[in-house]
Amino acid sequence: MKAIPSSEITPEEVYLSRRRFLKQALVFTGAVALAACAPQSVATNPPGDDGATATGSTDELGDRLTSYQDVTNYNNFYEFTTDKVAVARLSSSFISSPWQVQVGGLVESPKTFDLDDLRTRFDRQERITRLRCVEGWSMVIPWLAFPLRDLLNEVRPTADARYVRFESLYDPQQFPGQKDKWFNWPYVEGLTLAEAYNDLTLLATGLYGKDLLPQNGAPIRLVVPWKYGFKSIKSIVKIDLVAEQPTSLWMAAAPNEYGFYANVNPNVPHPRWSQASERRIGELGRRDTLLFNGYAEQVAELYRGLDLKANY
Ligand SMILES: Nc1nc2c(c(=O)[nH]1)N[C@H]1C(S)=C(S)[C@@H](COP(=O)(O)O)O[C@H]1N2
Ligand SMILES: [Mo]
Repeated sequence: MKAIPSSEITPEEVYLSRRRFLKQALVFTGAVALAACAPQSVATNPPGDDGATATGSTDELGDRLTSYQDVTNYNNFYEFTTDKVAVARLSSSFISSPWQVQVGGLVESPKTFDLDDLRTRFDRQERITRLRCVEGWSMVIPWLAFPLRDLLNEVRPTADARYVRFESLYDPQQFPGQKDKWFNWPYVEGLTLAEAYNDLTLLATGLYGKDLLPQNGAPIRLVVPWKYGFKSIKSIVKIDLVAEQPTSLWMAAAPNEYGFYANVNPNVPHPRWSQASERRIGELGRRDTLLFNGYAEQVAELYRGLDLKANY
């Protein structure tokens, strides 16, 4: 049995029915075939019986997908609460439709996109990536996403644009955590233009074949897999091309911790803990953390000549 590459783009209908077929094939061929094609075969840990699906079962390193249950019930989303296991419950009535994303700043053609616009204009692909939280845990998630690059190409950054600044929704009525004055709301993040154009930089509107749930950043969030999870800003309403390096919420709140780059790096410890290893949610024990979260081949070039120990 041959693994289906995650890069392969198939209409939802086709891949859902193919997945059903593959599931049956697994049942018929039994344990021998299963052992023979592990770890690259279709999911041996189906995400659950709620219709959530993904084409592949592993990332490109052969690591298994984190279960849908874990991806949607262990979350960081401080606008709701700092309690990871309470986010799902506290966000269940979040209203994410209608929704608009305003794209502007140093661009030739500023645009405000309705979410439906974004969903239809840009091809959603399944993209399986690792997500490594700065706290020392990680997941493997099958996103439905399109490259941020596609959106930038539509608004055409001007020659002065050097950074992209992202802003989450500000709405203390819906986000009880925004009453906490410790943070400088709304949540803000930023990337260099080169980072923003990298093929790994995604705007996700779904995961496991379904639209994003509120806890994962509905209706649209950033995914920057080689950086610590806090860079992957959720529930985005505004994207601006700017000349100056944006100050993120975390740069303002904890200037002694990570700075603008926040690239995953096992050799640069957090002031209070090592980053050399991580706990993969759903696994026992710990595993080594990889430089750039295992994506060095695709992104190391972005930082050529930069001292990664000084610029973290
Ligand atoms: N707006 C917003 N985006 C956010 C956060 C947040 O608190 N608010 N938390 C970040 C952190 S620390 C992580 S690890 C990831 C978690 O994404 P997940 O809950 O979908 O796994 O979202 C990031 N994006
Ligand atoms: Mo995180």
